[in-house]
Amino acid sequence: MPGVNNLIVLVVEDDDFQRLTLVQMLRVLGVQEVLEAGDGQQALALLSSLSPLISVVICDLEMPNMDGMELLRHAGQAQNPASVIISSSKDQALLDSVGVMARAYGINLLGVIKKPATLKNLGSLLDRHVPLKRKDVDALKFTLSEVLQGVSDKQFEPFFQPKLDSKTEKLLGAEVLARWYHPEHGLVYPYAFIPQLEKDDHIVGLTMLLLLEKAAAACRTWRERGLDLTVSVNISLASLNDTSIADQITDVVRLAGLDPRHMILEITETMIMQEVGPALENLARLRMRGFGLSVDDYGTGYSGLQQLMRVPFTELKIDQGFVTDCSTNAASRTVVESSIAMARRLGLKTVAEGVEGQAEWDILKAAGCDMVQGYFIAKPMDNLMFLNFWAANNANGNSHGK
Ligand code: G
Ligand code: G
Ligand code: MN
Repeated sequence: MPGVNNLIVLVVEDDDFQRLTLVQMLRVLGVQEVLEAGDGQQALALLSSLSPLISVVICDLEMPNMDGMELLRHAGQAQNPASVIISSSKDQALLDSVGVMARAYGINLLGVIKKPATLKNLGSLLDRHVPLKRKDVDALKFTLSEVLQGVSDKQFEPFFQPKLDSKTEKLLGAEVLARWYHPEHGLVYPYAFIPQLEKDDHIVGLTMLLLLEKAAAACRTWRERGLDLTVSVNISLASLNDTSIADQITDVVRLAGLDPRHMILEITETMIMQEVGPALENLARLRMRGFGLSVDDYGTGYSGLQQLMRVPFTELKIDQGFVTDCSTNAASRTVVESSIAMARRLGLKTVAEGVEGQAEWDILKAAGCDMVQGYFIAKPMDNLMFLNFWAANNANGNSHGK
């Protein structure tokens, strides 16, 4: 279990026996250090004095003094970086509801365990924390003004992660992921700067002025060389509150010489329905201009299908949290397969992100998923590397170059 041994985990549980059991299971799983609290108050004290050292909190719901819901509210409001696993014996509907609440408070929820926990479900939820560790470390390094300085110094560049046809293995396009070439720290990942920008609505400037333009220009040059590729860009929902944004996006892309039909805008599912009116106005306008619209991180949010269907989406991207372990976790596989079936009936193209092995790819292919993206195919890379990737993919008769 890679990474688990670096974790510091806090167990919040009022029942001594259950707490001890959890602590022992965590030790068996190889967790480096386990801290204990008997109620929300003790937990909050530990969290505020030891943040950001505590990586994961395993939290019971019913406890004396301060219950789990209140603890999660305080932790969320304090923007504590720890990830959370909720553990309770309550029924599933109640647990799901508290899960939605936790996310609404800004908690990074790894999942919910119905007691008693097993080594297997505890281990697989802890595993989900691993990709976020970078976030906890990096996100604290830069202030908003440092990030904005980097933006105005044009230190941000698009990286490209290939999207392949899952059956033919042909390269179809790439998702743009922002990278910061920091003069001292080298290559910095989005976890370290996107949250700051998002909170202050500055993301508009980064996405629009820099990355959108660079992404469109790159895609134009690919197409000029005869490569029939699309480019996908992540759009923050915050930017869709401004009703002029569809026009601004269209202008930037057209000025860079790209037809909007060759660009897909990815919108994170968790954020889809904040300000309904302006967001829908922008999305309808973008769709009319020819942009593809993709539901990003599908399965992590809590927007119901009805909400999802209000937006004229063209593509659905299944979150990596389900894709990565779909060959070993039956629940993940169910989510993956039913999402693909649903998307198909809704007339949406499907993309699986976070494909890390052949076994997962095979499952996706069999389930009818249209496209695959993930480390097994390639990590995000700069434009030059991306062109090399295209050449290798093309030369190998679309063998993905492993
Ligand atoms: O590589 P990865 O660590 O690149 O990206 C982490 C997260 O940051 C992803 O969920 C991705 O959607 C987000 N992200 C990356 N680049 C951009 C960007 O240009 N704009 C926005 N809004 N989000 C981005
Ligand atoms: O916004 P979105 O979730 O689409 O961003 C994709 C994120 O997933 C990026 O941070 C990217 O670097 C990361 N990523 C892409 N492929 C894989 C993969 O195979 N495994 C993991 N763990 N992360 C991946
Ligand atoms: Mn994305």
